[in-house]
Amino acid sequence: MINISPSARTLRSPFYQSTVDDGVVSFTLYNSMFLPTGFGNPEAEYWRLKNDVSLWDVAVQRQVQLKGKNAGKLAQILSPRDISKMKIGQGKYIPLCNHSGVLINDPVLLKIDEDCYWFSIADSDVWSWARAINYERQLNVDISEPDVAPLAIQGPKSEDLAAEICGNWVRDLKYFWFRHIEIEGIPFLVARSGYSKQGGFEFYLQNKRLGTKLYNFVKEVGQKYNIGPGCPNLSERVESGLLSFGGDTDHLTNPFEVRLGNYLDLDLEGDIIGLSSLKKIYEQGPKRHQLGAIFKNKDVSNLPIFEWMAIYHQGELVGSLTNRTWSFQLEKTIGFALVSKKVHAGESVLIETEQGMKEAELVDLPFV
Ligand code: THG
Repeated sequence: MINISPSARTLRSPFYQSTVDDGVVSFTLYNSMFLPTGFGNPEAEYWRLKNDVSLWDVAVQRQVQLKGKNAGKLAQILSPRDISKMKIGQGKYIPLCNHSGVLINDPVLLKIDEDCYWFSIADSDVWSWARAINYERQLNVDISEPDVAPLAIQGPKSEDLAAEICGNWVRDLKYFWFRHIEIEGIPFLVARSGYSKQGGFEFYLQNKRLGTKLYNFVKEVGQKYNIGPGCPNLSERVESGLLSFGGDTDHLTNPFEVRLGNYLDLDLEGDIIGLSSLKKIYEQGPKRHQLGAIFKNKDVSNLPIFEWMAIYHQGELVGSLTNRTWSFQLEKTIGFALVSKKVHAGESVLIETEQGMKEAELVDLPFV
């Protein structure tokens, strides 16, 4: 067993000890924090997410807080999606782009107050980015990381569980909307949100010292709903077509190529970062698109990949496989293909795997 050496650069979540006590067996690094990736039984964890309810330490979804009179102005400058009509208590999925229209993060934006916004970020440094733009535009917004750590419940029974913990009002929460509550002395936001397509909620703990208390409380109430430990599930998220920023994207990927074009508002007014580049990319037509790939042979490796794998069509290099997993529902090895617009769903390709060239069929996403 090879270990990761401790250091103050690799942070542990407030739920870390609870996941260790629940039998976590592996972590990845995400936003310089440990993110659980398994509890020893991938198949049981998958079906728990699909049939019951799964408890996830997602404190790695760290918050970048913008606060001050110009917070909304800065949030809009950073976001090529219209946030002007957002209400307090509303969230939105936002593709953040650089000046060239390249995707640099895909956070959920939460409007906490008229003068306070949180970007709940994927794995890249949005703090430095927001601070640099704030300084250059002379907006004087206070940018910090609040004392917050999200814990998710995902799966079909998560609504009953959330209702039992927070009250029946959670049943009326719209997707990405949230409300602040305090239960058993634990302050948190409750949002209908999460990185799966099985439905669920996120509890944004607002005092990291109460991590174990919140985890144990949710776990205890969850017993009758068959709750168990889990984590963002590779098989389910790939079947469902959810993007992993940094895994399925590289330093050239724009939102149109990875099915995020619908989350852009190209007719926005003002000097919004990336907008003019995004308009040009849209007018010229993106060169690549994201499809699914299904390996034809069930016996090929279904292990996660360290590097993108080359995809060939009729002898020509047409793109890359950006992830790979076993699909428990399709009972096949699947992955995302970021490929030239010259190839389409329904066509056969060859993928250069560690076992040599393997045949796969391209399909539209999502798989399920
Ligand atoms: N929750 C919170 N923060 C996050 C994530 C999260 N930050 C990082 C990462 N996940 C951001 N990525 C996503 C990707 C997809 C979704 C949410 C966050 C998602 N998408 C739905 C879909 O694609 O169907 C709905 C999007 C919509 O219709 O608006 O849920 O999970 N706090």
